[in-house]
Amino acid sequence: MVPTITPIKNVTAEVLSTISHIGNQFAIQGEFVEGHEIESGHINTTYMATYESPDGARHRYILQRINQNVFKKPLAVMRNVECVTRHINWKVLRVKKDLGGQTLNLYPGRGGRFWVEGPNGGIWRCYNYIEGCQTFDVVENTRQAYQAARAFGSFQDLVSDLSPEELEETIPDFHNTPRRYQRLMEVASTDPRGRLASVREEFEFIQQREGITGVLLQLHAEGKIPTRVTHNDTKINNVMIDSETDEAVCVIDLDTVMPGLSLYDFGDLLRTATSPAEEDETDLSKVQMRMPMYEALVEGYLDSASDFINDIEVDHLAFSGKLITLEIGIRFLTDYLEGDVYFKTHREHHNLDRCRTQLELVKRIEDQEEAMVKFARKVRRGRK
Ligand code: GN1
Ligand code: MG
Repeated sequence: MVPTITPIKNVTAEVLSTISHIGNQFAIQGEFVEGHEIESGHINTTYMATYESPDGARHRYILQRINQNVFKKPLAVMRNVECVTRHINWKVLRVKKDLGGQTLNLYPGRGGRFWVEGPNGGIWRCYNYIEGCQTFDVVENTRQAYQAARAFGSFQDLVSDLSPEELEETIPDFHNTPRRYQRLMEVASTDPRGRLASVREEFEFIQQREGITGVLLQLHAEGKIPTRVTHNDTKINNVMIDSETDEAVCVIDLDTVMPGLSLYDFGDLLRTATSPAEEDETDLSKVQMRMPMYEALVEGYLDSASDFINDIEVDHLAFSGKLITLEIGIRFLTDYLEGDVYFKTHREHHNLDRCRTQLELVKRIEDQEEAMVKFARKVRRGRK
């Protein structure tokens, strides 16, 4: 199986000039020499800009425009990202004395803030590009799975002393699965694009699972699992992996860092790291929940997170994967019914294809859930 490495695309002269215009508003040394688009993510627009300093050295940077259709309060997003990157870099510096280009850093823009306004409006920010690393859409071995899970666990650990109140909930109810379910029902009842009849099977599959949508929120309401500072978008391609050693170096895409539940973070990693199929694969026989990958995720996560997560969270690691996979399936189907207004799509029925892989994965998890729960408990006992 060949891993999919996040692709880099050439851009038109017009886009190139936008990249250089935006880049020049940030405190970057040297002359702009190259710009490319990074085609990853369904929400923001991301470019890579290369600058050459007077001594001939080339450095790369990430320029990103925040999607304001999704993030209605982009400056609150920036405040959260600033707060978290500052906190993490401070902690890493205390231990290592040098960040070595291995953590995410924001560059100041003209005027001293960590963002600038684009020529047609829009909020842009600039990050360092982490050299020598890659992101993967599909995990190719258990070492990568272990490393990624350990990195997300470490991330949660690093921010565990930040009070959730310091961060703003930039997308309210982001992982409120019952709300996501309710929204699907509302959209289905008006069926604005007349697509409901063609997705009856998917729709019914989701309806049959309404009962599980509130489980984590219920545990939270009962005080059994706490609110923490969480990443909320722990897709496998949001962790930078060292190209030579397969070691996870850094977690990226901090836009949805907010108060949340740790389990949703583990669950989203399970969703994206255990299947060998891409999120929009049309051959559903390729969708699987690979047990060895799951086991590597549990081991990696518990190696870095076992100090702060509780037994109830451990008991729900497998469940969280099933739940978030269902939740994302619900979101893709809702967007399909609405006419593809939220996620970027690149072909007809793209959101429906994405929804189908998610529902297939829910089934694959259900088939193995019992064994998955047992494994997590066993690893937990070994870590105590
Ligand atoms: C979006 O843009 P990206 O790929 O990082 C979405 C996530 C979904 C994901 C599904 C802000 O993330 O919640 O899990 O697509 N982000 C937002 O692949 O809605
Ligand atoms: Mg994201």
